[in-house]
Amino acid sequence: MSPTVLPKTLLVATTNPGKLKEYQEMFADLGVTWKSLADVGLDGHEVAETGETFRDNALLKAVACAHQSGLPTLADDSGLVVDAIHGAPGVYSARYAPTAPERNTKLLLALEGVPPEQRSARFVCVIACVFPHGVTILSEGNLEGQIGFAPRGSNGFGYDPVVVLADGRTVAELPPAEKNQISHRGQALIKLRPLLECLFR
Ligand code: ITT
Repeated sequence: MSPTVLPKTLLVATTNPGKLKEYQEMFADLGVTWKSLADVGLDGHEVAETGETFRDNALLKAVACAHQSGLPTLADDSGLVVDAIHGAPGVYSARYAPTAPERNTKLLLALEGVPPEQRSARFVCVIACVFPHGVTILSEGNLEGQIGFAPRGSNGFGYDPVVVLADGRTVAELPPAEKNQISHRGQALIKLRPLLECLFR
């Protein structure tokens, strides 16, 4: 039996251009061609994130897009888990309120009166890498912090201004390269690297 030769083309199933850029930068040395949903005519075919976990949603997106495109596909689901409010907003992070500033205001209000030692939280990212013929790889990364008392910083996006790290800076106060090194997505990508190197080098 002859060995299967994988095409050196990977689809990133995201509607977020920032995520595609992160994947391309992180794995630039692999010599893989990265395709966006628009490149394969799948933009506008958004997959509903109906799962109860980050893992379920990452798999939903990656399986659907691998099936439709015929390409090995990476998808991730990510969000913020806040312990004092039972893990909310969690998988609903993108839908907690209409805009990022409104989501941050809602979160700060939900934690009104909660003391610093009970404001623990983490960003979570699960990446699913699905091959059309059935192999699936999952990778998870976390970034631990605490919810602050007011937004601070102008880098990053989403909940970054309200997540305070151990050194007192919010994630929105980190230079982008530093965030990419320690972030939940960065950590999940680092763990995925050895497998992608085996498959595509
Ligand atoms: P795709 O589903 O198309 O990939 P998305 O931006 O909707 O893109 P998610 O479904 O993974 O991404 O939703 C993640 C939400 O969690 C996002 O809208 C932010 O509110 C929040 N989030 C995730 N990573 C974050 C980060 O690094 N900094 C701040 N907020 C983040």
